[in-house]
Amino acid sequence: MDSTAASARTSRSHVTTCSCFVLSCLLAITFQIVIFSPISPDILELPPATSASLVPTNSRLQRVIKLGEGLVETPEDVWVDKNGILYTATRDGWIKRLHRNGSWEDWRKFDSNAMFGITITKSGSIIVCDCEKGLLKFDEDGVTVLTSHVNGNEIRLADDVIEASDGSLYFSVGSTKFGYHNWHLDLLDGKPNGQLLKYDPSSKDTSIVIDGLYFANGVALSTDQDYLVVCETWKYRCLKYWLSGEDKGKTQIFVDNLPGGPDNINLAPDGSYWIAQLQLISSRFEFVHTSKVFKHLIATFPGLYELVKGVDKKAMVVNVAADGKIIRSFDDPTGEVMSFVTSALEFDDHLYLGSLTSNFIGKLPLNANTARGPLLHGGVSCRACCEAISEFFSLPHPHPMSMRCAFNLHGVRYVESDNIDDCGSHQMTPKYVKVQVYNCGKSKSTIGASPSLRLRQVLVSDCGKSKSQIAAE
Ligand SMILES: [Ca+2]
Ligand SMILES: [Ca+2]
Repeated sequence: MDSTAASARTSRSHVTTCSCFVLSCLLAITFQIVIFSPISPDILELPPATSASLVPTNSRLQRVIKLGEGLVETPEDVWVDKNGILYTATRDGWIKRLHRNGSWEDWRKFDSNAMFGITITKSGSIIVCDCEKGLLKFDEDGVTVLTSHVNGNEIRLADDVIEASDGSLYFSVGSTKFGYHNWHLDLLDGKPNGQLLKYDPSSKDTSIVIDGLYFANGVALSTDQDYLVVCETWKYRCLKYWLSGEDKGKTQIFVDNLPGGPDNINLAPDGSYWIAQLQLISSRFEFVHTSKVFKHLIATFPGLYELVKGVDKKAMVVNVAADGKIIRSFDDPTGEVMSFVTSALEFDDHLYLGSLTSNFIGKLPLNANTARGPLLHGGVSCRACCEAISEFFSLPHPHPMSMRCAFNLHGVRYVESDNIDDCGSHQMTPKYVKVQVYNCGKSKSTIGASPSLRLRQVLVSDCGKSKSQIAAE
Protein backbone atom coordinates (compact mmCIF):
# COMPACT_ATOMS: atom_id res chain seq x y z
CA MET A 1 0.00 0.00 0.00
CA ASP A 2 2.74 2.37 1.06
CA SER A 3 4.92 1.47 -1.91
CA THR A 4 1.93 2.03 -4.32
CA ALA A 5 1.26 5.45 -2.78
CA ALA A 6 4.94 6.28 -2.95
CA SER A 7 5.03 5.20 -6.61
CA ALA A 8 1.95 7.34 -7.40
CA ARG A 9 3.59 10.28 -5.63
CA THR A 10 6.79 9.74 -7.61
CA SER A 11 4.80 9.53 -10.84
CA ARG A 12 2.89 12.76 -9.99
CA SER A 13 6.17 14.39 -9.14
CA HIS A 14 7.59 13.35 -12.53
CA VAL A 15 4.56 14.73 -14.33
CA THR A 16 4.85 18.01 -12.39
CA THR A 17 8.59 18.20 -13.13
CA CYS A 18 7.97 17.50 -16.84
CA SER A 19 5.17 20.09 -17.00
CA CYS A 20 7.37 22.66 -15.30
CA PHE A 21 10.20 21.86 -17.69
CA VAL A 22 7.97 22.16 -20.79
CA LEU A 23 6.45 25.37 -19.45
CA SER A 24 9.90 26.77 -18.66
CA CYS A 25 11.06 25.87 -22.19
CA LEU A 26 8.01 27.55 -23.73
CA LEU A 27 8.52 30.63 -21.59
CA ALA A 28 12.22 30.72 -22.47
CA ILE A 29 11.45 30.38 -26.20
CA THR A 30 8.77 33.09 -26.02
CA PHE A 31 11.17 35.29 -24.05
CA GLN A 32 13.91 34.68 -26.63
CA ILE A 33 11.51 35.46 -29.49
CA VAL A 34 10.31 38.69 -27.92
CA ILE A 35 13.82 39.76 -26.85
CA PHE A 36 15.43 39.02 -30.20
CA SER A 37 12.48 40.07 -32.32
CA PRO A 38 13.51 43.03 -34.49
CA ILE A 39 10.06 44.62 -34.19
CA SER A 40 7.93 46.26 -31.53
CA PRO A 41 4.63 45.59 -33.22
CA ASP A 42 1.32 47.36 -33.08
CA ILE A 43 -1.98 45.75 -33.98
CA LEU A 44 -2.91 47.03 -37.44
CA GLU A 45 -6.54 47.32 -38.39
CA LEU A 46 -7.07 46.26 -41.98
CA PRO A 47 -10.07 47.34 -44.02
CA PRO A 48 -12.83 44.73 -44.17
CA ALA A 49 -12.25 42.04 -46.79
CA THR A 50 -15.52 43.03 -48.48
CA SER A 51 -13.84 46.17 -49.80
CA ALA A 52 -11.67 43.97 -52.00
CA SER A 53 -14.38 41.56 -53.01
CA LEU A 54 -16.52 44.40 -54.39
CA VAL A 55 -14.03 44.99 -57.18
CA PRO A 56 -14.83 42.09 -59.51
CA THR A 57 -11.77 40.20 -60.61
CA ASN A 58 -10.80 39.85 -64.25
CA SER A 59 -7.73 38.57 -65.96
CA ARG A 60 -6.83 41.51 -68.17
CA LEU A 61 -3.27 41.71 -66.89
CA GLN A 62 -2.70 38.25 -68.31
CA ARG A 63 -2.92 39.87 -71.75
CA VAL A 64 0.16 42.04 -71.36
CA ILE A 65 2.80 42.13 -74.04
CA LYS A 66 6.18 41.35 -72.47
CA LEU A 67 8.81 43.98 -73.27
CA GLY A 68 12.48 43.10 -72.86
CA GLU A 69 11.81 39.69 -71.32
CA GLY A 70 15.01 38.43 -69.68
CA LEU A 71 16.71 41.82 -70.04
CA VAL A 72 15.14 43.73 -67.17
CA GLU A 73 15.43 42.20 -63.73
CA THR A 74 12.50 43.13 -61.43
CA PRO A 75 11.85 46.66 -62.72
CA GLU A 76 9.97 48.28 -59.82
CA ASP A 77 9.03 51.47 -61.68
CA VAL A 78 8.84 52.82 -65.23
CA TRP A 79 8.84 56.24 -66.80
CA VAL A 80 8.42 57.36 -70.41
CA ASP A 81 9.92 60.63 -71.62
CA LYS A 82 8.24 63.04 -74.02
CA ASN A 83 9.89 61.33 -76.97
CA GLY A 84 8.42 57.97 -76.02
CA ILE A 85 11.64 56.46 -74.67
CA LEU A 86 10.92 54.20 -71.69
CA TYR A 87 13.27 54.14 -68.68
CA THR A 88 13.50 51.68 -65.82
CA ALA A 89 15.98 50.82 -63.05
CA THR A 90 16.81 47.14 -62.72
CA ARG A 91 18.05 45.01 -59.82
CA ASP A 92 21.48 44.57 -61.38
CA GLY A 93 22.17 48.29 -61.11
CA TRP A 94 21.34 49.44 -64.62
CA ILE A 95 19.19 52.26 -65.88
CA LYS A 96 17.91 50.66 -69.05
CA ARG A 97 15.93 52.33 -71.77
CA LEU A 98 13.70 51.13 -74.55
CA HIS A 99 13.80 53.13 -77.76
CA ARG A 100 10.79 53.60 -79.99
CA ASN A 101 12.28 51.20 -82.53
CA GLY A 102 12.06 48.43 -79.89
CA SER A 103 15.77 48.23 -79.07
CA TRP A 104 16.93 48.12 -75.45
CA GLU A 105 19.98 50.02 -74.27
CA ASP A 106 21.97 49.55 -71.05
CA TRP A 107 22.26 53.27 -70.48
CA ARG A 108 23.84 53.97 -67.06
CA LYS A 109 25.25 51.68 -64.36
CA PHE A 110 25.32 52.29 -60.63
CA ASP A 111 26.63 50.06 -57.88
CA SER A 112 23.24 49.21 -56.39
CA ASN A 113 20.63 46.49 -56.31
CA ALA A 114 18.03 48.70 -54.70
CA MET A 115 16.92 51.30 -57.25
CA PHE A 116 13.14 51.76 -57.30
CA GLY A 117 11.10 54.86 -58.24
CA ILE A 118 12.15 56.75 -61.37
CA THR A 119 11.17 60.03 -62.99
CA ILE A 120 12.54 62.48 -65.55
CA THR A 121 12.99 66.19 -64.87
CA LYS A 122 12.18 69.03 -67.23
CA SER A 123 15.87 69.37 -67.96
CA GLY A 124 16.08 65.71 -68.97
CA SER A 125 17.87 64.27 -65.92
CA ILE A 126 16.78 60.87 -64.67
CA ILE A 127 15.99 60.88 -60.94
CA VAL A 128 15.97 57.55 -59.13
CA CYS A 129 15.16 56.51 -55.57
CA ASP A 130 17.79 54.19 -54.20
CA CYS A 131 16.60 52.30 -51.13
CA GLU A 132 20.07 52.32 -49.63
CA LYS A 133 21.74 55.47 -50.94
CA GLY A 134 18.99 58.10 -51.17
CA LEU A 135 18.05 60.19 -54.18
CA LEU A 136 20.18 59.82 -57.35
CA LYS A 137 20.49 61.92 -60.50
CA PHE A 138 21.68 60.41 -63.78
CA ASP A 139 22.58 62.57 -66.77
CA GLU A 140 25.26 62.96 -69.41
CA ASP A 141 27.82 63.77 -66.67
CA GLY A 142 27.22 60.51 -64.81
CA VAL A 143 25.61 59.83 -61.44
CA THR A 144 25.19 62.23 -58.49
CA VAL A 145 23.76 61.43 -55.06
CA LEU A 146 21.47 64.45 -54.60
CA THR A 147 20.62 63.70 -50.99
CA SER A 148 21.17 60.88 -48.52
CA HIS A 149 20.19 62.51 -45.21
CA VAL A 150 17.34 64.48 -43.69
CA ASN A 151 17.75 66.33 -40.38
CA GLY A 152 21.03 64.49 -39.86
CA ASN A 153 19.44 61.06 -40.26
CA GLU A 154 20.28 58.67 -43.07
CA ILE A 155 17.51 58.22 -45.61
CA ARG A 156 16.56 54.54 -45.86
CA LEU A 157 14.10 52.99 -48.23
CA ALA A 158 13.56 55.95 -50.59
CA ASP A 159 10.81 54.63 -52.83
CA ASP A 160 9.15 56.96 -55.35
CA VAL A 161 9.82 60.47 -56.67
CA ILE A 162 8.18 63.19 -58.74
CA GLU A 163 9.38 66.62 -59.88
CA ALA A 164 7.13 69.65 -59.40
CA SER A 165 7.14 72.55 -61.87
CA ASP A 166 9.32 74.65 -59.51
CA GLY A 167 12.01 71.95 -59.71
CA SER A 168 11.37 70.54 -56.21
CA LEU A 169 11.61 66.79 -55.92
CA TYR A 170 9.02 65.14 -53.69
CA PHE A 171 9.91 61.63 -52.67
CA SER A 172 8.68 58.97 -50.30
CA VAL A 173 10.54 57.02 -47.65
CA GLY A 174 8.82 53.71 -46.95
CA SER A 175 10.33 53.27 -43.53
CA THR A 176 12.81 55.11 -41.33
CA LYS A 177 13.23 51.94 -39.28
CA PHE A 178 13.74 49.06 -41.73
CA GLY A 179 15.73 48.74 -44.94
CA TYR A 180 14.96 47.35 -48.38
CA HIS A 181 15.65 43.71 -47.49
CA ASN A 182 13.48 43.90 -44.39
CA TRP A 183 10.48 45.76 -45.73
CA HIS A 184 8.20 43.00 -44.48
CA LEU A 185 9.31 43.76 -40.92
CA ASP A 186 7.85 47.24 -41.32
CA LEU A 187 4.51 45.65 -42.18
CA LEU A 188 4.68 43.42 -39.11
CA ASP A 189 5.76 46.41 -37.03
CA GLY A 190 2.54 48.10 -38.13
CA LYS A 191 3.77 51.55 -37.15
CA PRO A 192 3.80 54.81 -39.15
CA ASN A 193 7.53 54.75 -39.89
CA GLY A 194 7.28 56.39 -43.34
CA GLN A 195 7.80 59.96 -44.57
CA LEU A 196 7.26 62.24 -47.52
CA LEU A 197 10.37 64.35 -48.17
CA LYS A 198 11.16 67.33 -50.39
CA TYR A 199 14.50 68.09 -52.02
CA ASP A 200 15.04 71.69 -53.07
CA PRO A 201 17.62 71.74 -55.89
CA SER A 202 18.46 75.44 -55.45
CA SER A 203 19.31 75.26 -51.73
CA LYS A 204 20.14 71.51 -51.85
CA ASP A 205 18.09 71.18 -48.65
CA THR A 206 16.04 68.12 -47.83
CA SER A 207 13.04 68.56 -45.54
CA ILE A 208 10.22 66.45 -44.11
CA VAL A 209 6.84 67.29 -45.65
CA ILE A 210 4.76 64.61 -43.89
CA ASP A 211 5.98 62.42 -41.05
CA GLY A 212 4.30 59.31 -39.63
CA LEU A 213 3.06 57.54 -42.74
CA TYR A 214 2.22 53.84 -42.89
CA PHE A 215 4.86 52.89 -45.47
CA ALA A 216 4.92 55.91 -47.80
CA ASN A 217 5.10 54.57 -51.34
CA GLY A 218 3.85 56.06 -54.64
CA VAL A 219 3.96 59.84 -55.15
CA ALA A 220 2.15 61.74 -57.93
CA LEU A 221 1.17 65.34 -58.64
CA SER A 222 -2.28 66.48 -59.74
CA THR A 223 -2.75 67.90 -63.21
CA ASP A 224 -2.63 71.50 -61.90
CA GLN A 225 -0.02 70.64 -59.27
CA ASP A 226 -2.26 72.13 -56.59
CA TYR A 227 -1.87 68.93 -54.58
CA LEU A 228 0.14 65.75 -54.55
CA VAL A 229 -0.95 62.24 -53.70
CA VAL A 230 1.16 59.95 -51.54
CA CYS A 231 0.16 56.34 -50.92
CA GLU A 232 0.34 54.51 -47.60
CA THR A 233 0.73 50.84 -48.44
CA TRP A 234 -0.10 49.30 -45.06
CA LYS A 235 -3.24 51.41 -44.70
CA TYR A 236 -4.69 50.59 -48.15
CA ARG A 237 -5.10 54.28 -48.83
CA CYS A 238 -3.57 57.33 -50.51
CA LEU A 239 -3.47 60.83 -49.06
CA LYS A 240 -3.83 64.19 -50.73
CA TYR A 241 -1.39 66.90 -49.63
CA TRP A 242 -2.29 70.44 -50.71
CA LEU A 243 0.58 72.42 -52.22
CA SER A 244 -1.40 75.60 -52.88
CA GLY A 245 -4.77 77.24 -52.26
CA GLU A 246 -6.56 77.80 -48.97
CA ASP A 247 -5.86 74.23 -47.80
CA LYS A 248 -2.12 74.55 -48.50
CA GLY A 249 -0.16 72.32 -46.12
CA LYS A 250 -3.20 70.25 -45.17
CA THR A 251 -3.48 66.50 -45.63
CA GLN A 252 -6.68 64.61 -46.32
CA ILE A 253 -7.68 61.17 -47.57
CA PHE A 254 -7.71 60.89 -51.36
CA VAL A 255 -8.85 57.25 -51.58
CA ASP A 256 -9.11 54.60 -48.88
CA ASN A 257 -10.31 51.03 -48.53
CA LEU A 258 -8.40 50.09 -51.67
CA PRO A 259 -8.47 46.46 -52.82
CA GLY A 260 -4.74 46.11 -52.09
CA GLY A 261 -1.81 47.92 -50.53
CA PRO A 262 -1.08 50.81 -52.92
CA ASP A 263 2.42 50.84 -54.39
CA ASN A 264 3.43 53.37 -57.08
CA ILE A 265 0.91 55.88 -58.42
CA ASN A 266 1.00 57.77 -61.70
CA LEU A 267 -1.09 60.59 -63.11
CA ALA A 268 -2.94 59.59 -66.30
CA PRO A 269 -3.43 62.00 -69.21
CA ASP A 270 -7.13 62.41 -68.32
CA GLY A 271 -6.34 63.54 -64.75
CA SER A 272 -7.10 60.19 -63.12
CA TYR A 273 -4.46 58.01 -61.46
CA TRP A 274 -3.13 54.51 -61.97
CA ILE A 275 -2.26 52.78 -58.70
CA ALA A 276 -0.57 49.38 -58.45
CA GLN A 277 -2.14 47.27 -55.70
CA LEU A 278 0.03 44.89 -53.69
CA GLN A 279 -2.10 41.88 -52.90
CA LEU A 280 -1.58 41.88 -49.16
CA ILE A 281 -5.15 41.14 -48.16
CA SER A 282 -5.55 37.53 -47.23
CA SER A 283 -7.21 35.75 -44.35
CA ARG A 284 -3.75 34.66 -43.24
CA PHE A 285 -2.49 38.22 -43.05
CA GLU A 286 -5.55 39.50 -41.26
CA PHE A 287 -4.95 36.85 -38.65
CA VAL A 288 -1.31 37.85 -38.23
CA HIS A 289 -2.28 41.47 -37.71
CA THR A 290 -4.45 40.58 -34.73
CA SER A 291 -1.66 39.06 -32.67
CA LYS A 292 1.56 40.64 -31.47
CA VAL A 293 2.93 37.21 -30.55
CA PHE A 294 2.47 35.95 -34.12
CA LYS A 295 4.13 39.08 -35.43
CA HIS A 296 7.14 38.45 -33.18
CA LEU A 297 7.20 34.83 -34.27
CA ILE A 298 7.16 35.69 -37.98
CA ALA A 299 9.72 38.45 -37.53
CA THR A 300 12.05 36.01 -35.76
CA PHE A 301 11.58 33.17 -38.27
CA PRO A 302 11.41 34.83 -41.72
CA GLY A 303 10.48 31.50 -43.36
CA LEU A 304 7.04 31.87 -41.80
CA TYR A 305 6.54 35.12 -43.67
CA GLU A 306 6.59 33.22 -46.95
CA LEU A 307 3.52 31.33 -45.76
CA VAL A 308 1.38 34.40 -45.14
CA LYS A 309 2.38 36.93 -47.80
CA GLY A 310 0.40 37.04 -51.01
CA VAL A 311 2.19 39.63 -53.14
CA ASP A 312 3.75 37.10 -55.51
CA LYS A 313 0.52 35.17 -56.06
CA LYS A 314 -1.39 37.78 -58.07
CA ALA A 315 -1.38 41.34 -59.38
CA MET A 316 -3.80 44.22 -59.65
CA VAL A 317 -3.87 47.84 -60.78
CA VAL A 318 -6.74 50.26 -60.31
CA ASN A 319 -7.62 53.47 -62.09
CA VAL A 320 -8.88 56.10 -59.65
CA ALA A 321 -10.60 59.29 -60.79
CA ALA A 322 -9.49 62.70 -59.49
CA ASP A 323 -12.44 62.57 -57.06
CA GLY A 324 -11.06 59.38 -55.47
CA LYS A 325 -13.55 56.93 -57.02
CA ILE A 326 -12.32 53.67 -58.52
CA ILE A 327 -13.09 53.69 -62.26
CA ARG A 328 -11.79 50.29 -63.29
CA SER A 329 -9.35 47.61 -62.33
CA PHE A 330 -7.17 45.11 -64.15
CA ASP A 331 -5.72 42.04 -62.57
CA ASP A 332 -3.97 38.75 -62.92
CA PRO A 333 -5.85 36.72 -60.31
CA THR A 334 -3.41 33.81 -60.31
CA GLY A 335 -0.14 35.62 -61.01
CA GLU A 336 0.21 33.42 -64.07
CA VAL A 337 1.65 36.16 -66.29
CA MET A 338 2.41 38.99 -63.86
CA SER A 339 2.53 39.13 -60.08
CA PHE A 340 3.71 41.72 -57.56
CA VAL A 341 2.97 44.57 -60.00
CA THR A 342 4.38 47.72 -58.42
CA SER A 343 3.68 50.42 -61.00
CA ALA A 344 1.43 51.33 -63.90
CA LEU A 345 2.13 54.27 -66.20
CA GLU A 346 -0.17 55.35 -69.02
CA PHE A 347 1.42 56.61 -72.22
CA ASP A 348 0.00 56.76 -75.72
CA ASP A 349 -3.10 54.63 -74.90
CA HIS A 350 -1.03 51.89 -73.29
CA LEU A 351 -0.22 50.94 -69.72
CA TYR A 352 3.39 50.12 -68.88
CA LEU A 353 3.76 47.90 -65.84
CA GLY A 354 6.68 47.27 -63.50
CA SER A 355 6.94 44.36 -61.06
CA LEU A 356 9.22 43.02 -58.36
CA THR A 357 8.91 39.44 -59.60
CA SER A 358 9.03 39.91 -63.40
CA ASN A 359 11.95 40.08 -65.79
CA PHE A 360 10.05 42.21 -68.30
CA ILE A 361 7.94 45.36 -68.55
CA GLY A 362 4.26 44.62 -69.15
CA LYS A 363 2.55 46.59 -71.91
CA LEU A 364 -1.23 46.62 -72.01
CA PRO A 365 -3.26 48.34 -74.74
CA LEU A 366 -6.06 50.53 -73.42
CA ASN A 367 -8.58 50.14 -76.22
CA ALA A 368 -11.82 52.03 -76.68
CA ASN A 369 -13.76 49.49 -74.65
CA THR A 370 -11.56 49.75 -71.62
CA ALA A 371 -10.43 53.33 -71.81
CA ARG A 372 -13.48 55.28 -70.69
CA GLY A 373 -16.59 54.97 -68.60
CA PRO A 374 -17.75 55.71 -65.08
CA LEU A 375 -16.72 53.54 -62.13
CA LEU A 376 -16.31 49.87 -62.91
CA HIS A 377 -18.67 50.30 -65.81
CA GLY A 378 -15.87 50.11 -68.34
CA GLY A 379 -12.85 47.92 -68.27
CA VAL A 380 -14.28 44.93 -66.45
CA SER A 381 -14.54 41.76 -68.46
CA CYS A 382 -18.03 40.60 -69.27
CA ARG A 383 -17.50 37.46 -67.28
CA ALA A 384 -16.34 39.39 -64.24
CA CYS A 385 -19.36 41.72 -64.52
CA CYS A 386 -21.66 38.79 -64.90
CA GLU A 387 -20.22 36.98 -61.91
CA ALA A 388 -20.32 40.12 -59.81
CA ILE A 389 -23.99 40.64 -60.54
CA SER A 390 -24.99 37.05 -59.87
CA GLU A 391 -23.05 37.16 -56.62
CA PHE A 392 -24.49 40.53 -55.68
CA PHE A 393 -28.06 39.35 -56.14
CA SER A 394 -27.26 35.93 -54.65
CA LEU A 395 -28.33 34.26 -57.87
CA PRO A 396 -27.36 30.71 -58.65
CA HIS A 397 -24.51 30.45 -61.05
CA PRO A 398 -25.30 27.69 -63.50
CA HIS A 399 -21.81 27.12 -64.82
CA PRO A 400 -19.41 28.20 -62.10
CA MET A 401 -16.44 26.37 -63.56
CA SER A 402 -17.02 27.06 -67.22
CA MET A 403 -15.64 29.97 -69.16
CA ARG A 404 -19.12 31.34 -69.60
CA CYS A 405 -21.22 33.11 -67.05
CA ALA A 406 -25.00 33.00 -67.11
CA PHE A 407 -27.76 33.83 -64.66
CA ASN A 408 -31.44 34.67 -64.44
CA LEU A 409 -32.69 37.99 -63.18
CA HIS A 410 -36.37 38.96 -63.15
CA GLY A 411 -37.08 35.84 -65.17
CA VAL A 412 -34.72 36.90 -67.96
CA ARG A 413 -31.68 34.84 -68.76
CA TYR A 414 -28.44 36.73 -69.27
CA VAL A 415 -25.40 35.18 -70.83
CA GLU A 416 -22.04 36.81 -71.21
CA SER A 417 -20.89 37.68 -74.66
CA ASP A 418 -18.17 35.83 -76.42
CA ASN A 419 -17.64 38.75 -78.72
CA ILE A 420 -18.01 41.82 -76.58
CA ASP A 421 -15.00 42.06 -74.41
CA ASP A 422 -16.33 44.46 -71.86
CA CYS A 423 -19.62 44.60 -70.06
CA GLY A 424 -19.28 48.36 -69.96
CA SER A 425 -19.28 48.60 -73.70
CA HIS A 426 -22.12 50.68 -75.04
CA GLN A 427 -22.76 48.23 -77.85
CA MET A 428 -24.34 45.51 -75.77
CA THR A 429 -27.10 43.50 -77.34
CA PRO A 430 -30.48 43.20 -75.57
CA LYS A 431 -29.64 39.98 -73.86
CA TYR A 432 -26.66 41.53 -72.11
CA VAL A 433 -26.81 43.51 -68.98
CA LYS A 434 -25.20 46.83 -68.34
CA VAL A 435 -23.75 47.20 -64.92
CA GLN A 436 -22.52 50.02 -62.84
CA VAL A 437 -21.08 48.94 -59.54
CA TYR A 438 -20.17 51.45 -56.89
CA ASN A 439 -17.35 50.58 -54.64
CA CYS A 440 -17.79 52.27 -51.29
CA GLY A 441 -18.12 49.15 -49.23
CA LYS A 442 -21.34 49.80 -47.32
CA SER A 443 -24.92 48.55 -47.72
CA LYS A 444 -26.34 46.91 -50.81
CA SER A 445 -29.41 48.23 -52.60
CA THR A 446 -30.59 47.95 -56.13
CA ILE A 447 -31.53 51.34 -57.41
CA GLY A 448 -32.73 50.44 -60.81
CA ALA A 449 -33.58 47.24 -62.59
CA SER A 450 -36.09 47.35 -65.34
CA PRO A 451 -36.99 44.09 -67.04
CA SER A 452 -39.19 46.00 -69.48
CA LEU A 453 -36.31 47.69 -71.27
CA ARG A 454 -34.79 45.97 -74.21
CA LEU A 455 -31.37 47.13 -73.19
CA ARG A 456 -31.26 46.14 -69.55
CA GLN A 457 -29.66 48.46 -67.13
CA VAL A 458 -28.97 47.34 -63.63
CA LEU A 459 -27.52 49.88 -61.30
CA VAL A 460 -26.09 48.48 -58.11
CA SER A 461 -25.17 50.82 -55.34
CA ASP A 462 -23.49 50.02 -52.08
CA CYS A 463 -22.53 53.58 -51.23
CA GLY A 464 -25.69 54.61 -49.45
CA LYS A 465 -24.95 57.98 -51.03
CA SER A 466 -26.36 59.38 -54.23
CA LYS A 467 -29.36 57.58 -55.65
CA SER A 468 -29.28 59.54 -58.86
CA GLN A 469 -29.09 57.37 -61.88
CA ILE A 470 -26.00 57.67 -63.95
CA ALA A 471 -26.95 58.71 -67.40
CA ALA A 472 -27.76 55.92 -69.79
CA GLU A 473 -26.67 56.09 -73.40
CA1 LIG B 1 7.18 56.63 -60.11
CA1 LIG C 1 7.17 51.64 -54.78
